[in-house]
Amino acid sequence: MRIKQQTHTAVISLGSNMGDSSAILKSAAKKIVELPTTFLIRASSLYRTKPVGYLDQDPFINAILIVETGLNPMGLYTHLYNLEQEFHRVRLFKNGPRTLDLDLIAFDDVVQDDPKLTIPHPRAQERSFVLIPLDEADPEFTFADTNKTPSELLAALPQDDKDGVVKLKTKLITHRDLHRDSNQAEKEFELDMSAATATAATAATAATTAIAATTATAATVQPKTQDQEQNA
Ligand code: PH2
Ligand code: MG
Ligand code: MG
Repeated sequence: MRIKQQTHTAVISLGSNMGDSSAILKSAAKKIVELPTTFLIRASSLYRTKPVGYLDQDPFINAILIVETGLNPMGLYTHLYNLEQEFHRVRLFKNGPRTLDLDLIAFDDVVQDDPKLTIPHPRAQERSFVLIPLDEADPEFTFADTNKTPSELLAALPQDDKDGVVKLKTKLITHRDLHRDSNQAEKEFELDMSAATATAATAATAATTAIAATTATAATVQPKTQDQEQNA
């Protein structure tokens, strides 16, 4: 019997406005796609965004990551929370500066109003810094509660909000970033293997030499052919 693994699609928003925000987001994204049973589906570019809520702070870097995961919502949320801690998250106050903020925006078509974890994220659909990168990563995405796409929601937001979200040249993470790492691992494996093959080749040469020696010895004791017998 085959056991079918249940997989889900999760949309995660990443934000930072303290420290080397771009590097923090890229590194956090890599850790997220390396979580158990979790894989990269799509990611947006990095965006420089005007602070929303509390205005007297540095601009943020924001991005969207879409993953496939075998984790459940609370399991994924807990991992995201732990990653925030791992990056020595500083959050000075609500809506204030922070080193890393990971928000679970959506999870399959789950709609839940749990005070511990509301899905979809309660403010995502009014935030340009979530919707613009999400529109880049998956324009066909729809929010489970309103059934609206990012571009439909963006149409209702003030232009001023949208102008505060500027696309940068760098992607949050690419399949190639991950591939490059696995290529590196593969190269190391190949190096190991060529060392092992070299050893095996040395052993094979030794074996051939030994066989040749045996054959040579055998030749010396080969019984005489009938002709040889007769001519002897
Ligand atoms: N996060 C907030 C509050 N304000 N503004 C921007 N531009 N980007 C954010 O990620 C952000 C914010 C609370 O999490
Ligand atoms: Mg947030
Ligand atoms: Mg948060």
